[in-house]
Amino acid sequence: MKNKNHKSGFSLIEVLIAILLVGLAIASLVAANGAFTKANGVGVDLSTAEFLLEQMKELTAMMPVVDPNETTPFGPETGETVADFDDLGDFDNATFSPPIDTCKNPLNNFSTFSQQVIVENVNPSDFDTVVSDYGSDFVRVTVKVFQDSTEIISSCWLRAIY
Ligand SMILES: [Ca+2]
Ligand SMILES: [Ca+2]
Repeated sequence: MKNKNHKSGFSLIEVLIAILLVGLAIASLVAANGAFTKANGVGVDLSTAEFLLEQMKELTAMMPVVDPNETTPFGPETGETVADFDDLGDFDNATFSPPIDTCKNPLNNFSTFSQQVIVENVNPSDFDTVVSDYGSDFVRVTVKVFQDSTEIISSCWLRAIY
């Protein structure tokens, strides 16, 4: 008789609080998922850019630094197109959009990306100092990979003219 008026179950206010808490939990999960998707997209772009940089590195690695007959500044010789590029100097100031692979084929699936190459002679005792073309026996190659107009990654390395 003592507990005759006691009601079991949840009151309306308890149910509303529970719904509110579940709603907050779902909202935070959705936000976390969005952040993860964005971070994952950035990771994919970086991986793609690294792949494209590696393509350029491999493409130019086996080429002579300068054309045996070249006496003009770095760049392609008269009449040379990308398909004819046969020395590292040909790539100076070249931008490839869409980017190209190790066989100089365009990678149309990555058309939002581009590769930019700069070839410069540097001072043998200070590789940070650029000298005139053919001004030293050391060449610094800089490759930058862009997505649209944003630079994603860059790398540079040295080659000797021997
Ligand atoms: Ca050439
Ligand atoms: Ca050349």
